[in-house]
Amino acid sequence: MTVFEGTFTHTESLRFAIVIGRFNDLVVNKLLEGCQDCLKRHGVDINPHGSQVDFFWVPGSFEIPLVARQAALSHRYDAVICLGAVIRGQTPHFDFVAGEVAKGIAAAAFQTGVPVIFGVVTTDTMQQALERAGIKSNLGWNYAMSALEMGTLMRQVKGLGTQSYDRRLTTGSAAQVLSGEANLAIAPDVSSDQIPT
Ligand code: INI
Repeated sequence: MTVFEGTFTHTESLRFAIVIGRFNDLVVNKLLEGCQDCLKRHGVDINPHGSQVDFFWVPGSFEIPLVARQAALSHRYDAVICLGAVIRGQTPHFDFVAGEVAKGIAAAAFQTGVPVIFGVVTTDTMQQALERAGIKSNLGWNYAMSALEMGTLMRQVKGLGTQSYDRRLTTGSAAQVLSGEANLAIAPDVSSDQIPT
């Protein structure tokens, strides 16, 4: 048995994209500070002119998924960190924005195989948001930790490759494989477009 876990050391070869929604910038800038502080204290060079971290600014949280997905698709980054603040206030806008950014970020990660970290605080009031962005704790730090952990974990997971899974599927249907009923004898050299559905 093998246990796979992310690590927080030897970070000098990692690369991150940080996508930041400007809306509620009082909160968001504090989240960014916490995020950068964490990366820096774990040995990441956060200089925007350096090679480890790139910054992408978008108008609001609604725009984050589009840019996050594109950044992930470039496969230049070990993780994409999305930072934003959606505050309920008095309008139904909150629900639309909060729902779309959550779905979009999850889809970006799933579609690209790159960790995309959900660093968007959603609160009822500005006071609550500020508490999460430095007054009590700074969740920006936690989001950076998640990026370090997932980035290093996915390097290991990707190192496993996909070939053995594809080859397993050649001797049983996908449903049989999932239920453990498939014949798991290894078949030679089969491409993924031959996987039975
Ligand atoms: N964007 C946010 O990041 N947070 C919010 O609280 C917010 N509210 O409530 O309106 C918000 N709206 C802007 C939205 O993200 C888009 O930038 C805008 O709708 C243009 O597409």
